[in-house]
Parts: sequence; C-alpha cells; structure tokens
Amino acid sequence: MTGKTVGVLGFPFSKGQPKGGTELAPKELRAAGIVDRIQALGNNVIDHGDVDLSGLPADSKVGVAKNSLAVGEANKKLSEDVAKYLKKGEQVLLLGGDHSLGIGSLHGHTQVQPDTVVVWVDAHADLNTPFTSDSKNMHGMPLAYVVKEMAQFLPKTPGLEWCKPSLSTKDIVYIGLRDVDPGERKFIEQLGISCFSMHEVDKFAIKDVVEKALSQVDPSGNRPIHVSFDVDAMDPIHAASTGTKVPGGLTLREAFYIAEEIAATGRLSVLDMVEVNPKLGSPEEKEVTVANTVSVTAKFYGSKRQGDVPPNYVIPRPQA
Ligand SMILES: [Mn+2]
Repeated sequence: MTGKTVGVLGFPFSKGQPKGGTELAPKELRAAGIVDRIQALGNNVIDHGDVDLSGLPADSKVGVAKNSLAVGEANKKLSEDVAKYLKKGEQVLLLGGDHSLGIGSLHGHTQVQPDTVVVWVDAHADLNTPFTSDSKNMHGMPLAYVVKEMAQFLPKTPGLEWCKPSLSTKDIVYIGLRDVDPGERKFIEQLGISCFSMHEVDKFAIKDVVEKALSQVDPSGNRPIHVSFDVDAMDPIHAASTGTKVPGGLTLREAFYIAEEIAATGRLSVLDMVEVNPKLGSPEEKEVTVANTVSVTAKFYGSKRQGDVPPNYVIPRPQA
C-alpha cells in the first residue's frame, strides 16, 4: 500500500441527528493517532484539517427535515472539498461527523469519479425520505438524496437544492444492516438494491459476503470504491459510543475483514468513518470505540493482522 497519497479531512458536524458529540470525533480520532497510523503503513498522508463549517445557517423551525439548511450548506462545502482533493489525485479519508455527511461526500466523489461504486457498511439503511422517517433526522437520509431513483419520493428540501442525485441504485451495496425502517425496506426491495444484512453475514460468513458484495456492484472489478463506514455497523461491544447502536452487529474481526479485502482491491478512493460520538458511553467505552475506529481505518489503508512492517525496517543483526 505504499505510494498512495491519502488526504484526511475532518467534518466536525452533528446536526444530522439530535445528540451533540459527533462534532468532536475528528479531534478525538486525530488525538488517538489515526494520521500517524496510516502514514506508518507507507502511505503519504496529508491532513487538510477540518471542513470550514463556520457561519452555517441556523434552522429556526423543523421544515421537511430537521436542520436541513445547516445539513445542506455543510454538505455543499464538503462536496467541494472532497472533489478538490480527488482532483489532485488523492484518496480521501473523511472523519465524521454524523452520517448526513454521506450527501456531500458522495456528491463530491461522483463529480470527479462518476463511475464509483458505494459500499455502505451500517446497521441502518440511511435511505429514509422525510416522509418515511419518524425522527426527521437527516443522518438517516443521505442515500435518498444522492440516488437518482429516489428523487421521485423526495420533497423539495430547503438547503439541499444544489444536490443533484448522481448515483444509481445498482451502484450501491449494503453490509451489516439490522435495523431497517418499513419505507426503507420497500425501497430496497422495489429498487433492487444489493443488501447483505447481518442475516446474510451469519448465513454466508463475511468472506463470501464481501466477495458477493463487490462482484454484484462491480462485476468487472475495475471501478473506484467509496466506503461509507458507520461505526454502528459494529456490535456495541466494539463501538458503544455512537448515537444509534443496535445489538447483534459485526464483530471487530468482521469489520477488519471487510476493510482488508477492500484495501486488497487497490481501488479504495473515498472512505467515510462516521458516527463516533465521544460524549456517549463511559470513558472506557469511548476509548474502545475510538481505538477500534482507528484500527478499522488502518486496515483500509494496508494494516495487516499478520503484522505490519514499516517500509524502512531492517532486521537487526549482532555487530561484527
Ligand atoms: Mn449510518
């Protein structure tokens, strides 16, 4: 995995959901050494800091979706930043932030690489529209705003006017789902979105799930890959400090395996790591969640459980 340039971008944002704290995650992940870990694997890493989210509009009332003006404006900036660094030839590692950032991340990515495929690793489908969502929180809606076939189900959403859907349902595959709303289940079925829920993870085991997922979405195996990794895909044992945890999730080993196999394709282009919330859970749970998020991220950039060897490592010998 040497020779790649990874541009790291923080998105300190939490208005896609009601619990404050995800805006602190980029800082926590950096403090836990995420940048150094990826650099030590032989990647060239540039930390671009955080997306400038100053001066976001304040949403005075709940319109069609909560905080849609702020979510829309923040994601517009994000989309521009993601596109900017991809155009420079970098891979982008995005540190969220809540999962509403999928809107800007996918929009920006498809502006530069329209043939990208999306692997959405999550306990939830994040495919709600403002009409199918009970909570009206936009971290449950990002895919609805970037998928062409979903446009017919969406209301006009203040703040999101700039966002033209640029992906097709056939470009997307889910892994890890286990808490899917009725409307989302209907969309998945009717639009034919590839989906490997925890049931399929149990049934086929993670090796076959990853293989099938990648071959379904990209049979020829040559398209850029966008992974949107919600830490709530993992079991709460491994990632308790997150806003919408659901029991029965991926083990840490299964999360590692997904990341290792994606890394092995050599086609990872954008990785979103989202929904770490340092304000939730005990201090120990926070520490475990952050540490596991850093470890999974490192696997996406070449860290191996068989052991990592720094590029300049020389076996020590006794002096003659
Ligand atoms: Mn999510």
